[in-house]
Amino acid sequence: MSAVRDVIIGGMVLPLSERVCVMGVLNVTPDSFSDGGKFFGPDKAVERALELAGQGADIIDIGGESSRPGARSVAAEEELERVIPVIKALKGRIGVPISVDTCKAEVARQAVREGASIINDITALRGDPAMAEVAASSGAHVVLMHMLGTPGDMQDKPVYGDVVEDIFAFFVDAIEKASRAGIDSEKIIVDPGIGFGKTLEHNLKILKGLKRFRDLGRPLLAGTSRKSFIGALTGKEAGDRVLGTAASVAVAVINGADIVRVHDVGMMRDVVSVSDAVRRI
Ligand code: 7PM
Repeated sequence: MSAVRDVIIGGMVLPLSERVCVMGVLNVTPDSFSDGGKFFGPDKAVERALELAGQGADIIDIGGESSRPGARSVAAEEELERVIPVIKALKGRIGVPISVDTCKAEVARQAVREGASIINDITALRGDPAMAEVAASSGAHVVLMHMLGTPGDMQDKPVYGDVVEDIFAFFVDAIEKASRAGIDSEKIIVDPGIGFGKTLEHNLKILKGLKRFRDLGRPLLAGTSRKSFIGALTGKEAGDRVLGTAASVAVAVINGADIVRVHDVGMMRDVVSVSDAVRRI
């Protein structure tokens, strides 16, 4: 498997050449599909971020807008009010990089100014026309995630030729566009966007064929945690998908993920430790 280099993010090292890193999800929304608003409000959110870091998260991904299929979008002001106080409070108190899960350039701009060092944009810079410029001028790392359609329509009969090759071609184009916008290609992380405009079969083919995306030479992020394809396979609701998630994380790691995005950081750290040891032997 071709090697990926360590990444230095906001002065902190993600040792990707040595081990798979864990991105912990922190939803600061009142309506998150799996955390049910549990970490809503700045104090609870900060406490949760510190807890995730204590459990071994290498990155904390903070999101103030639910990207659930069909979810209503949140105004920038509301998203800023949810996310910025948490980032400010964590600055200097947390030893891991902060990622901001947003499609809005203004949210990304303020988040990076207050201490975030990764912009996790599920539209891969195609949503807000100002996002590419913010990403370029801020010097932040950027996650380019693949999504077919928009959160509103992505699950209406997604169609691909070869799902892995189609997403690969999308990344080639997205990386080129990002570079033309002045984003350092060394700062790009790619993510096939499991569950975003994909049927169950598409999600499974992506997980099975994940290795292909390593040919892009960029760190590869995979987000399977508690997603509905796991519900489709197990018949379980979001809160009971932890073992299904564990299986999907092990597969993602074996097949070449560099970073896994998960809710259950403590447990998935163990899953990663074991599966990553097998991968690297
Ligand atoms: C409903 C559906 C609610 C999906 C929440 C979600 C990813 C992400 C999300 C991912 C990257 C969730 C998702 N998923 N960012 N943001 N990759 N980079 O399960 O897979 O948290 S939101």
